[in-house]
Formats: sequence, C-alpha cells, structure tokens
Amino acid sequence: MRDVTDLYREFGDDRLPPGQRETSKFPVLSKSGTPSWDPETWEFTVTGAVEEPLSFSWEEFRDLPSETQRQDFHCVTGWSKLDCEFTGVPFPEIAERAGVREDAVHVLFSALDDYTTDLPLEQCTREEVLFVRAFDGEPLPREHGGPLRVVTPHRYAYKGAKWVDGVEFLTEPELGYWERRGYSETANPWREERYS
Ligand SMILES: Nc1nc2c(c(=O)[nH]1)N[C@H]1C(S)=C(S)[C@@H](COP(=O)(O)O)O[C@H]1N2
Ligand SMILES: [Mo]
Repeated sequence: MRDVTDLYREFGDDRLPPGQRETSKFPVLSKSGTPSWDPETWEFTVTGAVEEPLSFSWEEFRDLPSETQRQDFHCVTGWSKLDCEFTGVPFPEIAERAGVREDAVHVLFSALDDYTTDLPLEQCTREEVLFVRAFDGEPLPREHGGPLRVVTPHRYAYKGAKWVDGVEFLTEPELGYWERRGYSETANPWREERYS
C-alpha cells in the first residue's frame, strides 16, 4: 500500500486544509442520483489528443495494473475524510498507453450521469490520481461512483468524476459541470480555491 496522506506538504503546513472539518462518515454528493450500469456494455474510452485512442470493457479495465493507496478526501462543501483506502489504476498508466500528444494541455472526464469535470493535464499526470474500483478492500459502492471513479487527493473532490467512463485529452481548456456553474477550475484545497 502506498501512503500518500503526506502530499499536503507540497501545498501547505496542515494535513487538514483551511476551512475543512474532519468527518469519519463518507457522505454522498451526486448531482442527480446514481446512474445504472451494465457490466456487459460498459465501455471506458480515452479520446482526443492522443496517439492511440483506447477503449476498455469492464473486464479489460479490471485487468489493468492497479495499486492501493491511503489518501485523504476533501469535499468543497467543507468536510474531509482522512485515510481512505482506494484501489485503482493510476492516471499515468492510462496516459502512457494512449500516448498523450505534445499539444495536449487539459483533460475532461465524463461520466454515466452526464457529469463532467476538467483539470490541467499536469494536475492529472500524478500517481495519486486514481481510477478507483475498490474502497477499503471492497468494490466501490455504487453511490460513491462504482464501478469506477476518479479521486484527486490534491484537489477538491468534485474533480473526481464518479461513474467515470471517458477521458478526453484537450488542446484547449474546457470547463466541466461545476466549473461552468462557478466552482473553481483549479480547486486547490490548501488555497481554499472553492469558487471562481
Ligand atoms: N459523476 C459524478 N461525479 C461526481 C459528482 C456527481 O454528481 N456526478 N459529484 C462530485 C462532487 S460535488 C463531490 S463532492 C464528490 C462526492 O463524492 P462522494 O459522493 O463519493 O462523497 O463526487 C464528485 N464527482
Ligand atoms: Mo462537491
């Protein structure tokens, strides 16, 4: 298990970002409920500014090299859950397989509930950005984004798309669902970048 709960040192002195309170619960925040999914037809795609667009079935995705990390989770509404154990595929693994083009600067994630969220490419190509399929050793609960979600421990949690099924590499920034509605594009918790 890789413990990345010390990544806050890159951003500030305190593990708990300013204005956050710790909770042991794992609240659910979804814009429109939990979408259904079918393991037979589920498809994960990697598109845009890449040498080789990719597509994975659920079986194929599950077979990708994955790891377990201990991470903290910071919600923009003010709660943080420390020491989450997430198992998944690091973002760089996917990026390397697709061969990200030189002109790619930004990434847009898409999800089964039509949620989207965006991040600069350099904020994605970190080992801590995981495509998560298990939480605390169990399949990721559906309401928390199962079968597959993204986590971004260095950013507020709305940057992590639950029910993720697509990653698009972009040559120009594009805004996601909450980013279009006034939430911060950069979303650094240690700088309290909550709104834009
Ligand atoms: N697909 C999708 N992903 C999403 C959301 C959503 O509504 N749909 N909500 C975001 C928000 S605002 C937060 S705070 C976290 C919440 O994750 P949780 O429900 O597992 O706590 O998921 C993020 N990812
Ligand atoms: Mo959120």
